[in-house]
Formats: sequence, C-alpha cells, structure tokens
Amino acid sequence: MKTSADEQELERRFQQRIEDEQKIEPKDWMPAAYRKNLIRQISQHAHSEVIGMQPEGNFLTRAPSLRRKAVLLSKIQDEAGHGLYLYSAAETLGTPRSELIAALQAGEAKYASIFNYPTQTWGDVGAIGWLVDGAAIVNQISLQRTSYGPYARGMVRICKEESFHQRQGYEIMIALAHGSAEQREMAQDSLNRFYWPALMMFGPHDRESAHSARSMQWKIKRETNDDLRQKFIDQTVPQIAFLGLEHPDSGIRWNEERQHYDHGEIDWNEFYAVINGNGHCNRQRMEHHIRAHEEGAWVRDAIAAHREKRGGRKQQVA
Ligand code: FAQ
Repeated sequence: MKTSADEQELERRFQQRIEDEQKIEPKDWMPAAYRKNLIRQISQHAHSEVIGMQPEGNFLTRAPSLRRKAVLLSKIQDEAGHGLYLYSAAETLGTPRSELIAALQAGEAKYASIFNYPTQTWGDVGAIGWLVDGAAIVNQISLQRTSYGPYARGMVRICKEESFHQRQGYEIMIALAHGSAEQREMAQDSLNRFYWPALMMFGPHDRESAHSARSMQWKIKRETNDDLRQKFIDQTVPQIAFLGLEHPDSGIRWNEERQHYDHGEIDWNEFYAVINGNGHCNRQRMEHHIRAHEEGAWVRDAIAAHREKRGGRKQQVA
C-alpha cells in the first residue's frame, strides 16, 4: 500500500516531468485531480465539437450554392471527427464515452456557450467559421503544447483542419462584405451578434476562473483565458477593417504602451446565464442531441452484436 510519503514523492516527480516539458502518457502515474480535471476539460471540448455541428447544420439545406453546400457539409463532418479524437483522448484516462455522453445529456458536463446562439442568416455561417473557429484555433494552438500527450497530439491535427474552417468562414464574409447593400448589412449584423459571444469562448476573467491556477501549474493550459482572449481581439481588428465593417466594440483602442488593443467589457451576466442553461438554444441543442443519440441506438447495438459474433468482448458502444 502507498503511504502518503510515497504519494508525495510521486507527485514531486510528476511535477518535475511537467517542468521538464515531458508529456504525460495514459499509463503514467498522475495525481487523481490532474486526471479528473483533464477528463472534465477534454470531454467538454469534445461535447463542444459535436454540439457545434448543430448551428451550422441548420443552414445545410439553405446554403446559397452547391459549392457552398459541399464545403459546409465537409466542415461540419470535420467537427464530428474532432469530437471523436477528443472522446478517444478522454477515454485514455479511463472514462468510457458512454459515461461522458450521459453526463452531457444529464446537464452535468458543459459545452462551449457559443453554440447556444441561433444561426439566423447565411452571414451567421460566415461569422461562425471566421470568429468561432478563429477563437477556437487561438486556444487550440496553445493546447498543442498541453502536458497530456494524447490531447496535445489530437490538437495538432485539429488545428490544421480548423484553420481551413476559419478561412472558409472569412471567405463567406468577404463575399458578403463586397456584395450588395443588403449583403453588407447581413455581414455587419452577423459580426455584431457573434463578436461578443466569441470573446466569451475564452472563459471568465483569470481572477474568476476556478480551474486556471491548477491547470497552469500542471501545464494543461499554457496561456490564461485573458491572454488568449487578448490575442484574439488583437488579430480580429485588422480582419474587421479589411472587410470594411464597423467594429462592434466602441471601446476598441490601440494601447501603445501595452502593445495591445484596449477593449470594452463583456456582458458577464449573459455569459453565466448561457453556461447555466438559459441561453437562446440550450434546450433545443440538448433535445436534438438526445433525439439523434436515441435514433442511433440501433447502430450501436448492431456494432456490439457484430463484435460479439466475431468473438470479441461484449461491450457497450457509445
Ligand atoms: N462555455 O475555470 P474556467 C470549437 C466553464 S471548440 C461554456 O476558466 P477552464 C470548434 C468551465 O467549463 C470550442 N462553459 O474553466 C468548433 C468551468 O465550468 P466547470 C471549445 C465555459 O476549463 C467551431 C467554468 O466555466 N473549445 O469551437 C466556458 O479552466 C465551430 C469556469 O471556467 C474548448 O473547449 C465557455 N465559453 O477554462 C466546432 C477548448 N468558459 O467545468 C463547431 C478547451 C468557461 O467547472 C463549429 N477548453 N466555462 O463546470 C478550454 O480551453 C477551457 O476549458 C476553457 C475554460 C478556456 C474553455
């Protein structure tokens, strides 16, 4: 049996490996709290990718051309793939996907707040690719260096695909911004509605962030919520200017001393309302997920039966 002195020594060595920038792999010893925090973050990340298919999926039948439809379809399929890499990474920590999905459907696990906003126009599809995938990449580039090996490696592949998504969204915005007066208006309206929720994707301010201090110490997170948000704000200013659109934040100002843009404050009441289940689409997103999951039960049963028939272990398929 391990004594507390043994445990302390294991923790000391674990932290040393983190300091030495060595990746932690599934079979390595890790503190229970590190494992728990990672399962929480990776599974919420996976849920975001999967729930994130819904707002864009809403426009598949209304894409303005066959080319746009094919591109959007494959982008949404990529998001499903990202969800699968991430569920697999979470499973290496010992929690089966069925449990993670049950926690999502029971409202015990979160997914990114942004996906509780409705897609009302084609401009919103452009804004999602540009701003939502854009914000996701800023975060995920940093997560490529996260301390847990399977998560870090998953991020490398996801970032490559996500940067293509960002460009397809921006290309939609360029077409609209250079189109008719009505299209320009649509682009501006989508920017106005998605800009602030995109900033909320980075989470609460560092001083309010429950998990940041430990996640930074364990190098699960490599940059803080506010630092990543600032990067996104800085990179978005010239992109808005290039489109010739008006910046939705009237407080945006270049600060020569900080070498960053100063900006207005996020409506944190809105953020907390959305993550606590009271956004525009929380109920709809979850009902849709549960319905699709139930309708897919026969596929999972068939896979399990096929495995069993071929002499494999009888196991539930998530
Ligand atoms: N939404 O202590 P912190 C994508 C929760 S992928 C909802 O700061 P942490 C691709 C947080 O979970 C987008 N909940 O938490 C795509 C915690 O609650 P808990 C997803 C949020 O984990 C594009 C509580 O607040 N990306 O978009 C949010 O240290 C287009 C306290 O917060 C990732 O998930 C939020 N915005 O930092 C797909 C990246 N912010 O668990 C389709 C990985 C915070 O105690 C279409 N995740 N909360 O109940 C992360 O980097 C981190 O988890 C943060 C939050 C930065 C999101």
